[in-house]
Amino acid sequence: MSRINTHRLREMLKLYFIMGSPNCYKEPAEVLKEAIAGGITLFQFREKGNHALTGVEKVTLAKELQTICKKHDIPFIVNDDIDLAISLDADGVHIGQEDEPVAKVRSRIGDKILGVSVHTMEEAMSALEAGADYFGVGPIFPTKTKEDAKPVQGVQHIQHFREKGITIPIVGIGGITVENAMNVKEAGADGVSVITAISKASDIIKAAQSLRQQIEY
Ligand code: 3NM
Repeated sequence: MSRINTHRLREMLKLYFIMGSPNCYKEPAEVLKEAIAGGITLFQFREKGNHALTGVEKVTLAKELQTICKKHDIPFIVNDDIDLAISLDADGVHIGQEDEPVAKVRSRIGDKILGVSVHTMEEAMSALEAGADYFGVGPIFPTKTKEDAKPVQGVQHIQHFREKGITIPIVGIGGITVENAMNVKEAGADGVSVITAISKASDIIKAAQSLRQQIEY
């Protein structure tokens, strides 16, 4: 295996759906299937927050969702839990600044996709050097989904990174909806990461379709 091709990764990141059981009003497997039918391009398993599953239950759900992703050729990324990602042979992991150091994670996961949340130019440069494949930048807009989210930053950080010559694939995250997704793309992001806008939509297929349309413009 070799590191993911950047062009392919940009395509994968267009509509990046993140979800775990606390984010769903119905069965996560059903939510994921509908999101895939609506056109998501990548999935991240993020089992965090109130009533999040742990232990065997978490692993069982991860496997169920990974199987659905495999069937539909959607890359399956695991949030934070490097051991889980390795044991399931996931397609990649996404880590924040509070998790294991980027270089250590890179050495543990080999050529799997490695996403890193960055908020400053220093974090960006160090993550690049340590082997990140893409950046998650946020929160772009107000979000209730992540309790310890940093202050809202608008699209400025994405614009700033691009102006400073950072070409690595970037996804915006935090409070992104069909109404504001276009602004994130116009600021220089390759795609948008969303939880609530899809997971809690009354019509999940339609929500994903509408977001995908915004990103494809
Ligand atoms: N990370 P929603 S904001 C998981 O700023 C996550 O790094 C963020 O959820 C960051 O689409 C966030 O429901 C929550 O706003 C995104």
